[in-house]
Amino acid sequence: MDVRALHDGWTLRPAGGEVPAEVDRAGRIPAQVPGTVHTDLLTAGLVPDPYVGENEAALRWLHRSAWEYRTTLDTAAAPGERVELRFDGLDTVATVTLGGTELGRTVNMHRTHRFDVTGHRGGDLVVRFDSALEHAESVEKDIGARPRTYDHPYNAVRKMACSFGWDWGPDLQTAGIWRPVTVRRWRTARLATVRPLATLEGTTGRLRVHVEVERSGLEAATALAVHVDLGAHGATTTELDPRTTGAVLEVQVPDAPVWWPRGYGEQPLVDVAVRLCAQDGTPLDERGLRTGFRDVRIDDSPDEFGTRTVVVVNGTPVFARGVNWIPRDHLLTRLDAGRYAAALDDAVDAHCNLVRVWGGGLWESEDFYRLCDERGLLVWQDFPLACAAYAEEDPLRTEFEAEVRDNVTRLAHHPSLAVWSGGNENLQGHEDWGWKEELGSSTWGAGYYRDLFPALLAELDGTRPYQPGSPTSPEGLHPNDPDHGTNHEWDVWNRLGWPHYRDRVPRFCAEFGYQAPPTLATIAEFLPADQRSATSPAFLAHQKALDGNGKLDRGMAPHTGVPSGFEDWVWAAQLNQARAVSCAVEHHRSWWPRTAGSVYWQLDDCWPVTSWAVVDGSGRRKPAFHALRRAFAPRLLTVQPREGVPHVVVVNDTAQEFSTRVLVRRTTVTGQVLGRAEFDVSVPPRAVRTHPLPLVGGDDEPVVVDAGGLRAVHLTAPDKDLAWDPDPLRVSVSRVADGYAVRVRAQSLARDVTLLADVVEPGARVDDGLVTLLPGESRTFRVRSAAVADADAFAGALRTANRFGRP
Ligand code: BMA
Repeated sequence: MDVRALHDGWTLRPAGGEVPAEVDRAGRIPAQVPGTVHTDLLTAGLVPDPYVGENEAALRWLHRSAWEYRTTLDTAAAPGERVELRFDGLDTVATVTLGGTELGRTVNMHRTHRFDVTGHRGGDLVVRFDSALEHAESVEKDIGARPRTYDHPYNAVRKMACSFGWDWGPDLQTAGIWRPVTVRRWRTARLATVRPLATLEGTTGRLRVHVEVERSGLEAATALAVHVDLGAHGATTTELDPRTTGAVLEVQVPDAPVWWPRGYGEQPLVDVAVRLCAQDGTPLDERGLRTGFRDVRIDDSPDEFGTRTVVVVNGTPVFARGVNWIPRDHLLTRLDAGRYAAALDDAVDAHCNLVRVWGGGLWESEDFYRLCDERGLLVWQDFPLACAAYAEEDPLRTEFEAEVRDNVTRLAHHPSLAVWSGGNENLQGHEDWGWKEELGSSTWGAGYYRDLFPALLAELDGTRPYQPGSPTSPEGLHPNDPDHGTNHEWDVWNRLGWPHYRDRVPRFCAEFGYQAPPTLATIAEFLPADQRSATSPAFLAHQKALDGNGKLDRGMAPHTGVPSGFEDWVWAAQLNQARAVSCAVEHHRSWWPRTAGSVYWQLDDCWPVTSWAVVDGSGRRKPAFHALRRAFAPRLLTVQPREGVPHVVVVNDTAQEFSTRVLVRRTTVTGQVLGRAEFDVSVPPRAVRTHPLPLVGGDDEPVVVDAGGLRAVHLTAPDKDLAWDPDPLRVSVSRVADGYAVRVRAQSLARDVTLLADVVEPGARVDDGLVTLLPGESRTFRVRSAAVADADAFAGALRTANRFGRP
């Protein structure tokens, strides 16, 4: 097999729709492949950056435009040679023409498309993209509208749902050749599919490689041989007689290296080579991949509280410390391995062991799963269906089946891939969002979640657990029942306020989140200087949530009040988000093993926006990142109510016992110690211990709890009602190798000390935040930065909760 990328020499031009004159006049522009129309127009300077100001709206004309990509292709073939053109991804409604002959049409960006061009005379290769929106509208007209959460009929076309806008994302609707294109020349036979499934049984690793071959048909069928080679771990070979097109090869590895999620063990990966040869030994085709041996299932057995959802890896129940993942850039083709690695390292640094790939996005890139394999991040993969009813008829049904086959086969070898899930909030939407009346007798997707998807997985991948959707509960129960299965908690953000996370004890919280604006440096990137207010048109163009600012204000009002200055308002919202994150995660973890998962909505953003993300669209960590990191640390100290009484809870999610002395101090609001108590706790591995909190009185005074280097602050009164020292810190700064050491010393109780490093320099990153210090205590923040800055600059970037106290 000779494989060549076809990425050079492409041009692009408009081919329909109402295109602005300057774009029309530009004629053919250079096209980057893989790429999109949006990114090429940007590079050519023909459109403004859609991530800045109100430019998104100015690009709406692209929704109803058509485009033509063009290059030339030489298809000349030697005798006996087959030539094929393979597109790993076309976004989305495409017609492929070669030398004037139509090769085919596509309507699904989530699939790979192959065209046999053997015997073709070659020439101009043209890929025309028509408006995906207009296609979806016409499909909807043909098969009947189905309920959905947003304006456009994203549920009528197999294009990433959030392409059409979401409550954190722009409505840009890209088009283009978004994944690699290759020309493949082969003879005799090729590997059509290779589907390796690795499991662990006791101490034996078992790799079963399902192989299908395609014969060229241009010569007499001969016997073939398939080899599977695991290097030092073993190998096997099988012969395919001329009538056979498939085989399953198995290699058993005694005492196999075992892959674990991070925090539970190592992530050894095993290289596998699959080779196809002719009878005489001539190599014909090969595939190389890395896999790992582990066993994964979900314990969904009933118990006295309801129905469990516990991810069990290699027999060990795992508390899922997770984050939800949305596409890291709306302009997907700008993502590379480095950006994926940086984003997944954010998850790692936040002590996560699981990432849920949300159903409004993608079957992610190869890089994504490889990086998760290497980092020990379990992947919970939604099938890409979200917040809508989906017709079960054609043209959708055929596309779903083909897409699932493609992607399950493509991803099967990744040990990180742990759970398949039928989609996001479709079961709940059907129950709660008035769909039943709207649907009448129309299909809505139940047949996918209950029949088609499980049947395809039974055929293709019996090694991983499958959930019909998220959230889900056993049949007959409400899909979002917190006592059963998985749960999404949105009432807290929408109406209740973060202290209400504690009202329920979910079995596995797969979504909960709280908004805040991005960092100030990121705000400066998208917000014109004359629009620096939370109500300016440009700010609101980057706040997509229903009544988003209203919810932010009502959420912060009881805690910090609603500051009037823009920067104070941003900090209050960010602090409130951080408090919400701590409140929810600490609550969830304190209930282990009854609660077995806390998957925060959301890790990342796809552009600069006010959202639930802890890392903003420019990759800067919001203050809530530090809250998540502390709340997800293997050892956690927290104060939680039990039957209305505050308790110290020590969570030990490590393999070693955690024995420590707990020091409790009751202080004034400025930090004078009024009383102290001590006791010992000993927490077994992967366990939680609870002890009544001493020294709590009727007053609103802070109680500071310390144990083993961890600190928890118990405070019933809101910041705005307390007479904090408004200026509790003294700062000194020294230059260190890669930036600065910023030492802060508290003169008075300093609550949630946070250094907004990006204010000093947009590229700066600080190692910690939301630190509470008693008088006399100090903390040194490490800032990585290339800038030259002075102590005053860092002092100006320090924030505390004290700022919101009463005068
Ligand atoms: C959940 C997600 C997303 C949404 C988020 C915030 O429903 O599944 O659809 O962006 O809430 O509203």
